[in-house]
Amino acid sequence: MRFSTAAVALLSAVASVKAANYSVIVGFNNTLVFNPNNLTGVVNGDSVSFQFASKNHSVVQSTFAAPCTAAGVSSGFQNVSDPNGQTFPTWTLTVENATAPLWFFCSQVLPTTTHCQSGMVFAINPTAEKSFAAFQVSSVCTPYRKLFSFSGEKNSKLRLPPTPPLPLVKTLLEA
Ligand SMILES: [Cu+2]
Repeated sequence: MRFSTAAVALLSAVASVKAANYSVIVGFNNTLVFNPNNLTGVVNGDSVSFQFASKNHSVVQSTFAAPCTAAGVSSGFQNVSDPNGQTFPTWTLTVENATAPLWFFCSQVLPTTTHCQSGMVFAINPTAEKSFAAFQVSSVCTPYRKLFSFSGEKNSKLRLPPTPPLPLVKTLLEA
């Protein structure tokens, strides 16, 4: 009798385990970084809340092979007019398939470089084979002109190519 009571208590404890919510500061300390820049141990149902703390950054999904090319979900640009203010825009991503690594970058474009080329990248569940360090090195080494190859216009704003929606992740936009 005592055992079955314990078993029921254990089952209810398991059922009430909540998904984890991770917090990431985008543009931490007015610099071109995600802090932290990668998360490990993320499981299905967990969410990541990106808080934009400075400048005009974004969180855009890409791939390990092409760190600075959009391929998936995007927060859009989140401008922070007052980095010393009390409220900051937040974008929350719910991870629905955490079995493979997920890769992201900031898509802000400057006249001669991009935030991605400055190493402003982020990863969920990087592996030993596909490490965050390798991904970041690859982002910094991305040729600037390559980012414009799909539009052919060097002086226009970065135009993201149309990408099919990924079933891997679901986004939830917040104010
Ligand atoms: Cu940025």
